[in-house]
Amino acid sequence: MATHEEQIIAASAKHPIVPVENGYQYGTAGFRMKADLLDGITFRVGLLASLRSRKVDSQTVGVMITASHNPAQDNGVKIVDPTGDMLEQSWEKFATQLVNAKSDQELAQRYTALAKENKIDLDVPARVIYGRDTRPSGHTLVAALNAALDATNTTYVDYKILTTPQLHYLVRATNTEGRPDSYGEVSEAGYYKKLSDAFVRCMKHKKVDGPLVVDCANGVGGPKLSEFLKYIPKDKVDFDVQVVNDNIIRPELLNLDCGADFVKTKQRAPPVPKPEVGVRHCSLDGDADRLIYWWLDPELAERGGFVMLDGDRISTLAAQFIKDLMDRAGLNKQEDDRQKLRIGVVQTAYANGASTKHIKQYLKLPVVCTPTGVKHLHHAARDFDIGVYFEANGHGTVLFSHQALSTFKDTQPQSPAQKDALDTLLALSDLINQTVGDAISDMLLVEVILAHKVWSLRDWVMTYSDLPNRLFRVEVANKDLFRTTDAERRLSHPEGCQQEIDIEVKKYTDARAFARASGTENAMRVYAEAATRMEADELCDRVAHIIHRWGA
Ligand code: 16G
Ligand code: MG
Repeated sequence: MATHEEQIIAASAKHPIVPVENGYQYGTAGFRMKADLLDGITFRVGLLASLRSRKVDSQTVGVMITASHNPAQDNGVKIVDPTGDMLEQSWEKFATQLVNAKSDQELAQRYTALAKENKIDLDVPARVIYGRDTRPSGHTLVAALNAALDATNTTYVDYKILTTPQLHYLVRATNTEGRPDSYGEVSEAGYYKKLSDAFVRCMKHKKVDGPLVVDCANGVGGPKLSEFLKYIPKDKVDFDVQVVNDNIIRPELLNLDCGADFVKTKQRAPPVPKPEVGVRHCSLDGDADRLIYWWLDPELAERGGFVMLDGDRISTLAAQFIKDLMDRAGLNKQEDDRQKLRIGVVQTAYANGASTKHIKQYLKLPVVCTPTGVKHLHHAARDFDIGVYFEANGHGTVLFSHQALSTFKDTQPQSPAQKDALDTLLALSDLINQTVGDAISDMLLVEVILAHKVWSLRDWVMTYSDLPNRLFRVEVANKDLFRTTDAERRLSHPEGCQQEIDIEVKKYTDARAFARASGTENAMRVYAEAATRMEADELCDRVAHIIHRWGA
């Protein structure tokens, strides 16, 4: 029988890597680029997934093939750890090492060396499950992945087309199957059943506030949302959803002038289908892990008629709701601080300053700021019993600790109101995806909260006023010259650059600005906010000029 190394060399020859000048890097969300560069990369990621599974006692590891909100010609590949979280950060460098091996032989040697360095027994079983979004290139990349799994004698299940959060769900469900902490039935249908059941429990005696139009970015969210809706019992919850931008037959339409990223960055409604004034809308991104609510409201003239409720808004809404429920459940009354469940909010530098102020001063909750990228927020949210984390771009979720869950279960209610609050908290912990931000689950969460509060989107937006802000992309010769500190809020390098930004920021009211290198493309990003639209725009321009000059 051929050895692992021989098998890898033979298989790798059919999935060559395309060399690039600076090598490839496992980025914020795995490898992501033009799909035609990804065949060899996906093969090598497959090798790493098998090593990862063997390292973690043959638990199942996930591989997701998606490029989220990127244009149709791109694709990407990333690994999901057995808990359903992102790949452990200390392993990212191994992915980078394998992918940058210069020859098939070097690759095989690197693989064996990694196994040795990490004390991985290559004879124990390895298990991988995987899925992909609707991009046509996903099909060929799966073939490359299979080749790597075969070459390493890995058992695998192909779940075909999935949203990213569905794959995360399946990984966790697979690894907890039959255990007391079972995450749910191990199937796509299991995911729908779990969400639908929790949604019904949360919505007892409540009503959804009118129709909701969901823009699915012409991605995988379209068919999956339509499928999910079939699971909601009409006699229990009347949820009138219209699924739009769900054309996955014409791949070139993916993320084109629609979806959460378009809405958030352009700060306007997708032109197609023409949105009706006053109707509630939300947009998902291409792999359905981001969510933005919006609507057209001519009466809110200072917002130009387009009103957007982004990740910061979902985060403040959820934090307030859960805090109130805990008050009603009598859980915030503990005399002893050590027994109190700690609830906190995690944001990034992109969070609107008004939201941060609202959380600290009005909700009186702690706020933590982390660098951009879900893995950083997710990690920080774990430090709380109830950790609410959202990026402004609409990616996020709420994590409940074991302690929180057992408190919800074990507390003896003293009144019907208290029982109701405890039941709702438990139902929420099933409704909210515990592995990663999930647009479908987050949308249900928002609907539940609005229904409980009997709030329209306008009521929601009135909780505080966002500071006008602007995000700008600056092309520079070498973005690596720029290094950040203080959770990306300041530049440490090049020296002197931050001082120039500080001088500009001081000239404006309630202003804040920062610049950071993108983790997903070769460019710098500049963000500015200030008391007025004019000031925010002007400040953004000035900082962009500074970055342009220092990056030349
Ligand atoms: C990726 C990240 C997202 C982050 C974005 C920033 C994940 C799953 N996704 O899409 O969280 O906001 O990158 O992009 O971590 P940038 O570095 O290009 O600004
Ligand atoms: Mg996404």
